[in-house]
Formats: sequence, C-alpha cells, structure tokens
Amino acid sequence: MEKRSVKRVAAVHDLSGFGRSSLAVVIPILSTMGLQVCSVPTAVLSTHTGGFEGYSFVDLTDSLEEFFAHWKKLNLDFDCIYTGFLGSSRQISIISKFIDDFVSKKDTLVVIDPVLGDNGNLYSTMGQDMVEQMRTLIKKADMITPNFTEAAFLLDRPYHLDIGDQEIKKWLYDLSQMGPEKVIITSAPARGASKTTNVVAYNREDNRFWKVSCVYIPAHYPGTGDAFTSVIVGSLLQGDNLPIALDRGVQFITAAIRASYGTTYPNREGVLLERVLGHLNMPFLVSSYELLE
Ligand code: PXL
Repeated sequence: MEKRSVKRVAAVHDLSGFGRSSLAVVIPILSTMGLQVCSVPTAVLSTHTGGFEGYSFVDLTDSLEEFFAHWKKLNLDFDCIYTGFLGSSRQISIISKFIDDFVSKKDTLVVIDPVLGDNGNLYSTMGQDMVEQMRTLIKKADMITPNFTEAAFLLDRPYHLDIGDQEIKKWLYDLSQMGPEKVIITSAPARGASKTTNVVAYNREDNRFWKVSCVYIPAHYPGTGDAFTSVIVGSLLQGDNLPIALDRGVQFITAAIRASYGTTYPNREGVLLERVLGHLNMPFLVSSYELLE
C-alpha cells in the first residue's frame, strides 16, 4: 500500500437527507479527525427511519457491484473499511466480496457496525433475513460495534435489562467467537444503577474486557451509534489503543447529547453535532476506562 499522509476510509452507509445519521455524521466526524472519507451510499433516504413517517427510500443494491468494479479498476486501497446501515440483505454478499477484494489483511482495519435496531426492536427496514446475513458479514470484521439490542439479535438471545457483568462478558466473548477480534457493545444496561449506562468491550488479542460507564440521559437521539463508532474508527486510525478509543467515543457522545438535551427541539433531528465537532481536536486529558472483571 502506498504511504499516504491522510488515511483513507471506505464508508459503506446510507445517505439520509434530513436527521443526523449515517453518512451525514460519519463524514464530518472522520474528516474532522483528519481522515479521508470515500463514501459508498447503500441507500438514499429523505430522512432516517427513526421517527419520521412516509420517508422515501432508494435502495442502491443494484449499483454497488459497478461502483466497486470501478474502484478496483482504479486500484484503490483503504486503511479502513467501515460499514453501517445497509439497504438490503442482498447487499451483504456484494459487500463481503468488496472486503475480500480490497483488504490486505495486515493493513486494512475492517469495522462493521451491524445496524439492525435499538431498544429491543429491529428498525422498520430490517427483517430476520438481515439479522442472518449480518451474522455472516461479521465473520469478516476486525471489530464490530453492536448496541445491546443488536448484540441480542446477533446472538439470538433474549433482550433483558437485568444483565450482569459476567453475562455481558460472555456475550462479548461469544460475539468475538463469531469472527471479530474486537467487540464493543454500546448501551449495555448497568445492573442496579438505573442512572448509568455502559459501553463494554473485549479484545481477543490480549484477552481483556473493558468498561466505560456514563450517566444515562433519558433521551433518545437517532444517529448517536453512527457518531460513536465513527469516533472509535478515527481514534484507532490515529493510533489510540482500544480503551482510550472507548473513552473518546463516550466523551464525545456525552458532550453531543448534553449540547442537545439542554435545548428544546425534536430528538428525531439527532444530536447538535455541529456544536461539538471541534471537541474532536482538543487534547484528550481525562480517562475513565476500567477493566471489566
Ligand atoms: O443510526 C442508524 C441508522 C442509519 N440509517 C438509517 C436509519 C438509522 C436508524 O434509525 O434509519 C436510514
């Protein structure tokens, strides 16, 4: 791979015109973190699906193969392939081949955010076929970043909020046995602490489990999962280790939610990203990660 002064990320997500999610947050976050984003739009929507009725949805499955064929002809390569919301289960075999064709295993970080649902339910465009296909796609990942709902669907286990540390460690470990070396679960419940939510992670490379706890704010903003994983991707590509990347992701999302929660406007529009993007370039001073034992 040629030596580049700016690292390059192929970002395979939808483009939603209104509401801050997917490419509308992936691009500004990664660009602010000094990375070049090469977009692969999986679908184009008028809005994301979280809280808007009657959105238009253009599935780009039929264009993907041609898109990737052109990139192959150009001999492009990437420091990272990062996938998120997919437009159809049929896209998964095409994206899987794209990963095979473009990964030179040592140099390309493959991050799969298995976007499927939240709060115990699948999103409106997702079905069981997508869950099953996603289980095959994550075999190709170095890292996956499901939320607690998506982890339950991938493992085919009940979504239950009284999960303890030992059981969540088992979930992390079992997900890593499905392929990825690193697994991060967001929005993991903190048993006995209703005002807290956890991000937990496992790294098979050193067999360590991590936890970052944060104050639970009782508001849901679509797109925060996309923003979180984007900060993790940016942080790892900048050379941070996994627990520092977790800390940076949590601190950024907390700042974004706090900037939004203190104002009244519709949650479905997403967090006020524009007010906090600059935080990504500030020195990182306070770290709070713990080993999960
Ligand atoms: O944030 C995940 C996401 C991405 N893309 C679209 C979505 C959602 C969640 O609702 O609807 C189109």
